[in-house]
Amino acid sequence: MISRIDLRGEPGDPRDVLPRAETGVDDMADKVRPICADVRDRGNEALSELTEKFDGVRVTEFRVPRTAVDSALAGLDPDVRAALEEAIRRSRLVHRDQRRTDTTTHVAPGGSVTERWLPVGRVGLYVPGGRAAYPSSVVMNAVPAQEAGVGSLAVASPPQPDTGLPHPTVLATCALLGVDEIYSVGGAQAVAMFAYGTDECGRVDMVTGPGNIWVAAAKRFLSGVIGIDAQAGPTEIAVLADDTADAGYVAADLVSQAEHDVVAASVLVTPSETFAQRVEDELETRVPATKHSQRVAEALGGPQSGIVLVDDLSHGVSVVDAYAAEHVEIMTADARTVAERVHNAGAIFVGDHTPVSLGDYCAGSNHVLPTGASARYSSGLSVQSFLRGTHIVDYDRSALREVAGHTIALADAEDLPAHGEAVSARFAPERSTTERG
Ligand code: HSO
Ligand code: ZN
Repeated sequence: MISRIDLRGEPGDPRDVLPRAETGVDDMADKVRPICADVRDRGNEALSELTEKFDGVRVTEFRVPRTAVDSALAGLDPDVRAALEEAIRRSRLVHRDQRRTDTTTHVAPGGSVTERWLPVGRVGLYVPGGRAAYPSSVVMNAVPAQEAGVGSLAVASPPQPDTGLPHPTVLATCALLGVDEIYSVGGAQAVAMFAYGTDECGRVDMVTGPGNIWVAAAKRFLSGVIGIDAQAGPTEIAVLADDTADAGYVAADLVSQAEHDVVAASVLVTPSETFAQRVEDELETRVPATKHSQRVAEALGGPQSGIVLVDDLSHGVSVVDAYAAEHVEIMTADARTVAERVHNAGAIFVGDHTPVSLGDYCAGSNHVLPTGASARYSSGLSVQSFLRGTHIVDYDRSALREVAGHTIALADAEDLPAHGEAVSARFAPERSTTERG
C-alpha cells in the first residue's frame, strides 16, 4: 500500500522521488478577476448575486448579528467549548512570548536607528465552510493577530444553505476569541470584500486564513492591494524514526495527517528495515479501521507518500532536511539532540509523546505552517506575521557631517549627484555662519 524508497548507499534527494501536489492556483486568475472587479464596483449587490450563485443562498445583509453569535455559543458542546478554551489559553501563552520589543542602535555619536514594531491595522480572516471548516484554524489565525495587537479583526466564512449563516462552531469559536465582526460570505468574493471594502465591511490591510482554490487565487490576485499569508498546500508529515521507536505510534501519526486529503503526504524515514516492516504491519490494521479509511489509503498509496530507507540517522537527518516537510517528527534515541540537527521543517515534534495532532490543536504552537518545502525559507504563522517594523532614523548635525563624505561618494558612484547635494547643502559655506552645532 505505501511504497518503499531505498536511498541506502546513494545520496538521492527525496524531493526528486516524492512529488509534491500541484495547486493549480495559477490557472484560476482569469476566473477570479471579474469576481473581484464586480465586488469592487458594485459592493453588496455583487456579493448577493455571487453568494446566490456559488453558495445557493440569498443573503442581503452580510454582517452576522450578535444574537446569532450568542446562540451559536450557547449551543456549543461543553466538551468542545472546554477544549477550545484550553487551546486558546495555551496558544496565547506561546504567541504572547513572540511579541517584539523596539530596538535602538547608536550607530555613531548623535546618530541612531530605532526599529519600531507596530501591528497591522486591520486584518480579515477567512474561514472555509466545507470539510475544512476547522475551528482550530480560527484559533491559529486569530490568536497571533490579537497578541500582535491588531486592533481590528474581521472574519468571513461562507453561509450555510439552510441558515444563511456561517457554521455555528465557527461562530462560537469567534465568540470565545472575542471576535464579533463576522460576515456570511465565502470564496473569492469574500477576499474581494476585504480588499476593497463595501458599505458594510471596511477594507482591511491584510487577509489570512486557509481556503479553497478560489480563495487562494483571489488572495494571490489581490496581493499588493492587501497583504496575504503564504498559501498552504496539502499537509505533510515526515517521521524520522529508528528501531527504538514505537511502530504503532508512528503508524498512527502517518495515518493522522493522511486523513486530511487524498494528496496529503505521509513519509517515514528510517535506517531500520525491520522497523519499516513493523510500521507497514501496523498500517495494515490501522488504515481499514479508521473512519476515513478510503481517503487515508489513497493518501498513503499516492506517489507523495512513502517509507524511505536510509543508511543511518545522519543520512536520515539530511534526507529530512532536503525534504523540508511541514511537520517533522523525531522518534529516535536521544530525540531532542537529533531534532536540533534538523534545520528545514515547519515545526519539529520531539519524541514519543508529541504527535503532530497535539500541535494541530492543543500544544500552544501554531498549525499554520510552511508546506511544499517552503520551510527552507519561511516560517509558520506567528505574531511576527502581523507586525511591521519601521526604522526611525535620527542623526544630528555633527553625526551627519561625520559620514557626509561617504554618503556623497556613494551617491556619485551611482550617478545620483542630487542625493549627495542633499547632504552637502546642509554644510554650504553660507550656512556655516549660522551653524547650530
Ligand atoms: N494539520 C493541519 C491543521 C489541522 N489539523 C487542522 C486538524 N485541524 C495542517 O497543519
Ligand atoms: Zn491536522
